[in-house]
Amino acid sequence: MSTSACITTPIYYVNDRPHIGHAYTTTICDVWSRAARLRGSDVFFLTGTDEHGSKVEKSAAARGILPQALADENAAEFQRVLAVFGISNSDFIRTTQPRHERQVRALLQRLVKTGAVYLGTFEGWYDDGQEEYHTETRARELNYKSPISGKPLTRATEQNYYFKLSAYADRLATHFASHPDFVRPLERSNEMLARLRDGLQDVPITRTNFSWGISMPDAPGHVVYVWIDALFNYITALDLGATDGDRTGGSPYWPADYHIVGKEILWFHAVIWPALLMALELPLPKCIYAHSFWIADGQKMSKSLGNFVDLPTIDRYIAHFGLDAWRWYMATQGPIAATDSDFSAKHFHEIYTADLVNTVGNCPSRVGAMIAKYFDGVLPVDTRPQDPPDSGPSWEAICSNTVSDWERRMAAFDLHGAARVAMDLLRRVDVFINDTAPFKLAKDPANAERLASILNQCAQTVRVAGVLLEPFMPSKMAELARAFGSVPSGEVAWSVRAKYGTIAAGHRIEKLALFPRVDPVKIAPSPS
Ligand code: ME8
Repeated sequence: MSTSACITTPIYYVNDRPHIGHAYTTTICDVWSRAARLRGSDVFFLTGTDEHGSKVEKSAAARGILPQALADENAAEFQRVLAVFGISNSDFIRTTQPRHERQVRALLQRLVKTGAVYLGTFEGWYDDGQEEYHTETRARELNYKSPISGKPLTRATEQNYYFKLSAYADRLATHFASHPDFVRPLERSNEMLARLRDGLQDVPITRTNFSWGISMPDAPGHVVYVWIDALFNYITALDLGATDGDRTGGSPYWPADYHIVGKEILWFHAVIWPALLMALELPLPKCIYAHSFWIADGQKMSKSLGNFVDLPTIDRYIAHFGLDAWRWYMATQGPIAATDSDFSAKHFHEIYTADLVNTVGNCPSRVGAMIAKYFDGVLPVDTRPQDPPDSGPSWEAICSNTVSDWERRMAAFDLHGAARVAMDLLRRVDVFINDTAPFKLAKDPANAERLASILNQCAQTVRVAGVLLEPFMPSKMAELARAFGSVPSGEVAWSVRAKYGTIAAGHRIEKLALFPRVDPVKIAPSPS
């Protein structure tokens, strides 16, 4: 029986073109999804585009086109690049799709009916770039400047519909306390808790100063605030807002296992979104995981600084190093935890060489070459599974422990840890080869049985490591699986695929060269 799982990326603004940040979040969600599918889960992996709001309206006006035309153009571009990055999403939601708009209106109608949304007047401060209102207290904390763009906040008075966020402060605090993994990493959870302790104010959820958005039901002139519209995507994609009367439907994929977001949008996801779900009497996501930022040479990436890793730059990396190398770098060197990661061409090349050329490429190629040389490419029989018997755990035990460790780390979204344990397995094989020196043993026919066992054990372990690396590097690991005679993913249960010892003796092992050594080119960001 397969279990269901759900993971989401933020939905990306269509007034921007795809860049490293979008590639990053989407790729790490893809790695998790592929790992969960390998383990037999039925995964719903959602991504999409956030298409409403005054930013899109303004960008379209600047180009002299309609907002919908801009949205169509850039949503198509986002969808195109999913294929470039090898992304296995299950759905792509666009907030201008009728399925989304219809459900957002129905959900808001329910919130008005229950009193969670009401009409009121707002006086405070407005962050134009973020389309976000701030109270006096918060604006003072921010020094009356946008925390994102640094531009001054402007004074605003507006009649809006409000969401009664203040009513959920206690329930949210209780939820944080009883679910320590609700917001991760811990540093981010503590930040949210500190802000929660300051108290919550009701938030305006409609705007009257622009028209490109979902119109508020029964309220002419009121357009749903883009953030509220956008947050609902996580449930409209699952049809949870498509209800008769007051009841919401269910979905095997809800609540989501993970909402993966950048740290700058955590407040919306960790506080406003859960409160909206509480108001709708829907279960809360299990974990909201906020990663940090890619930066360049210690500085924030920005178009004006010309250090932005945009799509053409990414394309150059992929052309030079290959897609799987790009994915590996994203998933293992990225800002998954509470600190930012520096992106540099030099570091990229170092990681490519150390991890991929010297380990993931070299170890299987060494094993394959020795099997070719000493056994005509045919896997010999292992008659001495624990050899020498007092040398510690068997390879079977090592692999089984590694697989369990990897499973635990993947489930916990510890992608760096999961990658490391898989790499350690290959490094251990390398050490084993150096220690047992099969090339020396091969000189004396009396060692034939021992040599056969050693190479069988190496091949079996390499195959298992390849399976664990597959979510990170699907196409290279498919090559490895083919060369070591194992079945492609999806066709065999996880318990069999992850098991040590499944390559039958007598099987032909192909030689392979997975990652060629490449020169450290200087890949400069595109000119701004
Ligand atoms: O905020 N490093 O969309 P957006 C790592 N539409 N990740 C980065 C990054 C960087 N330097 N820059 C961006 C929005 N990201 C809203 C979301 S969700 C209901 C609505 C990633 O196009 C990161 O995931 O600005 C961040 O949260 C997201 O892109 C913002 O994308």
